[in-house]
Amino acid sequence: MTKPELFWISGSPPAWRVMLALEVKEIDYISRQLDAAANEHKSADFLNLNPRGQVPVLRVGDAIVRESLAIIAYLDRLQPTPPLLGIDPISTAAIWQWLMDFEHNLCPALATVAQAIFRDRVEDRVDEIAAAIEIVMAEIQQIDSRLSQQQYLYEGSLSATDITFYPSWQWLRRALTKNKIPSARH
Ligand SMILES: N[C@@H](CCC(=O)N[C@@H](CS)C(=O)NCC(=O)O)C(=O)O
Repeated sequence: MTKPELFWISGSPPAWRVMLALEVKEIDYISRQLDAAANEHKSADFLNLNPRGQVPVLRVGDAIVRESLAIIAYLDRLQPTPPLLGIDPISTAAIWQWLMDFEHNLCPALATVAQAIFRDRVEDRVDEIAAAIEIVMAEIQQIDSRLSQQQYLYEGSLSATDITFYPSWQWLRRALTKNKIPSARH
């Protein structure tokens, strides 16, 4: 297999998703970290890979894949074990249902809260942030109750649901403790 190259910037939960997927599938890859402060993700070279100028992007030979969930789906076909997107029609549907629900509900609310904290812009957006916190709390309660009964979000094994949720959760945790823990390497 041609060694995949992963383009990422520091502090990016979607990039962490792909890193986790590569790790659990034990796929060796070349790390291409871009310097966001130097706008490397908006360079002509990178815009050729992703016209949106966003990470993560995975390049494997001639194949260029953007969007973290699309990359996970690609990796699941490239290296089917361990399976991250189900093993039969119903488990595949259940996992995708969870992923899309997460993308449309918890993810935007969680981003509103974390970004407001990271950018120190809480006071001027109190109502918007309070509404987002309510959504985050309701969604997290459901996840918490599920994880109090089972080890993984979907049934008995690690799936794309865990790999998608965990980076955002750690990102929020990093925001909430930003002055208390030293910054992490990624
Ligand atoms: N839906 C995309 C989101 C990608 C995304 O928002 N990436 C951010 C980093 S977390 C980015 O590259 N931001 C730079 C920019 O938009 O200029 C995915 O899941 O891959």
